[in-house]
Amino acid sequence: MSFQTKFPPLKNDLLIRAAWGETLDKLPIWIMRQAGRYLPEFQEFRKKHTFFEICQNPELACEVTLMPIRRFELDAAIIFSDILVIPQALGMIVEMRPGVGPVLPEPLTLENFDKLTPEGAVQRLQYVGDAITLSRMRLEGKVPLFGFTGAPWTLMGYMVEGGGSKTMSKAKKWLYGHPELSHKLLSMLTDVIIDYLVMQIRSGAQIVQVFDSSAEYLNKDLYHEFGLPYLERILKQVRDEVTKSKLEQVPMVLFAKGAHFCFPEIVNLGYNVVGADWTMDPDVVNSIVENKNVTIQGNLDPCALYAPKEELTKKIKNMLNKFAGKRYIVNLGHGIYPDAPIESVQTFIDVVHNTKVHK
Ligand code: 1CP
Repeated sequence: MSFQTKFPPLKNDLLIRAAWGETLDKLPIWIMRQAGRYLPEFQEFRKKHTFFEICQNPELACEVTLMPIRRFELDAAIIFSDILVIPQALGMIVEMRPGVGPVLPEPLTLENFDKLTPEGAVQRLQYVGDAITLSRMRLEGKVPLFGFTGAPWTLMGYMVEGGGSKTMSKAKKWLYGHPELSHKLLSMLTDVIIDYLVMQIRSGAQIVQVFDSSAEYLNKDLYHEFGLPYLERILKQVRDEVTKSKLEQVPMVLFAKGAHFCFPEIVNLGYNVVGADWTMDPDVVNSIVENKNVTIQGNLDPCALYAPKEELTKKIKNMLNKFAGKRYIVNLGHGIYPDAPIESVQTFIDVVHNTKVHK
């Protein structure tokens, strides 16, 4: 069933238009990880509910999704969830340990690989779809709603390492030592991700982002073999499934953190929007995307938010000077940190909204 028609009409379509390729005189802005830990109201909320309780209860997830929208004039909302709900739906245990982050106490091994349960995984994630539908209603068309997923390689990393890692050496050991099994896993994840994104779009997501946050641990050869083909398949098959299901196409965003070594290839995949991380030089980004059919998103250093207001303002303006007037969505160059000062977020948004772009 399609819910797409019964939602309130979208009042602020700035970000969606930029994603599809318009160059605008007003810049859209959202912030990766905006619905989270740096918000005092979220920290209060977390005292009463566990992380996955919030994810799995549409009322609670919707409440957190709306928190940054109530506080700031952002041009998009993102559904409150996590990339690790997929490993969870595949039967793995995922714990959110305060001060540590995600822990998978029984990581994926060559021996327990066959215990993963891809059948029915997306049905088990229906709560994300329900949270999206509810959030879309409660947003009342104020701004568009992002759905999202982790990319296959990034999910594989967490599954094999049993959590975050400084090197991803266990997961890379699979790539070098067990390439066939790695492909089997990445392919299985890709299938689940495709169905998951289509489910999110069916549920009301108006734009979707693929987070390949661990791309930085790979290199050109590895990304060509274990990254790009799956990212390409996700784009193509989501598009095909959306058409087959008679849903409306939504813009698709790819953020591959630290993947300098393949930025031109990433730009050529065909995603509508490509994220530039905070380490990328805007001039280099611009030279790569010149005449390409793509919108750039990014790329202020999340740590720039620690700078005094004047310095921060200068940094934001420098960035806008480089990107404004092109296909562009303003964002940080990675997720916002838990100790980012709220006033700096306000400054970021104000500077962007007060910038008049000359096309
Ligand atoms: O805007 C939002 O915060 C909305 C929801 C969101 C998103 C988009 C969360 C909630 N997580 C994510 C994506 C996510 N999760 C990524 C990709 C983006 C990125 O690279 O930053 C990754 C790598 C994760 C894995 C993850 N989940 C980590 C490790 C990375 C990190 O940020 O340090 C951690 C700590 C989590 C937990 C988590 N996820 C989300 C929140 C609000 C939290 C904090 C946990 C808590 O409240 O206890």
